[in-house]
Amino acid sequence: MPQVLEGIIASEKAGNKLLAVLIDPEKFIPSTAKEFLKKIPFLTTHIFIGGSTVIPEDLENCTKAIKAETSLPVILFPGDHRQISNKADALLFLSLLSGRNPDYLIEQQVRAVPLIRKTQLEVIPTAYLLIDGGKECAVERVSKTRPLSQNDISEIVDTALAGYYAGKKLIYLEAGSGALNPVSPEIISAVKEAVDLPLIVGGGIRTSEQLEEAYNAGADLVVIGTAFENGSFQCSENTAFKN
Ligand code: 1GP
Repeated sequence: MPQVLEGIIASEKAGNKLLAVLIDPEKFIPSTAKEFLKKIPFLTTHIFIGGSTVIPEDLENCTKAIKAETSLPVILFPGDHRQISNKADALLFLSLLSGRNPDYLIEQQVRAVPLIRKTQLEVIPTAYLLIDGGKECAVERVSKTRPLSQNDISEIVDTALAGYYAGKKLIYLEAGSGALNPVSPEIISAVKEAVDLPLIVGGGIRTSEQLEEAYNAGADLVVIGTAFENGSFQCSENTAFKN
């Protein structure tokens, strides 16, 4: 079995929680990679790279710079089919199952294939569900799809299960970058209970309490972008989180 997915599954089984720092190449200066990586929490287990509107050249330069400075697995989290780099270890092959735009259900995926075939990337089929984070986010704007309501837990669970039945290997609950409201613990635990797959949660997490809450509800891997990007992550006194 492929290494990156294998590692995530092994952690899930062992109850070891994972933390990914998300880097948006559009806002990242490659020459600062070393400094940036010094500042991320020592509990970080993965680096995600991607964004909604990144150009391939920026992605390539960012991935190369990060990869040169870390031994953590580097995973592409693409906003469109051009965000592919052989410098990374793996690619989240996302299907935006919360939406009904064929472009993000299959068109972008088909367009990505010629690029992926030129790489050694581990491709991880991922069910990507956009959940309402309280304000319009980039995924909503770019994909022209509506997020699922946080109140409609059964629709969210059914969508995640549809992903499972369709053969996805990971479920990703996304409240959107900079979300006002992260995905609620009720949603996380309902999805975790129903779907026997590693669960990724991201969007709007900016305190160690929110991080713990997501883990306690059943998230296996939490993704944090904005709060690390602008140094605003709030860490409570008693958390073993500071670097
Ligand atoms: C990853 O989009 C999120 O799932 C990142 O969100 O920038 O709000 O941490 P933040």
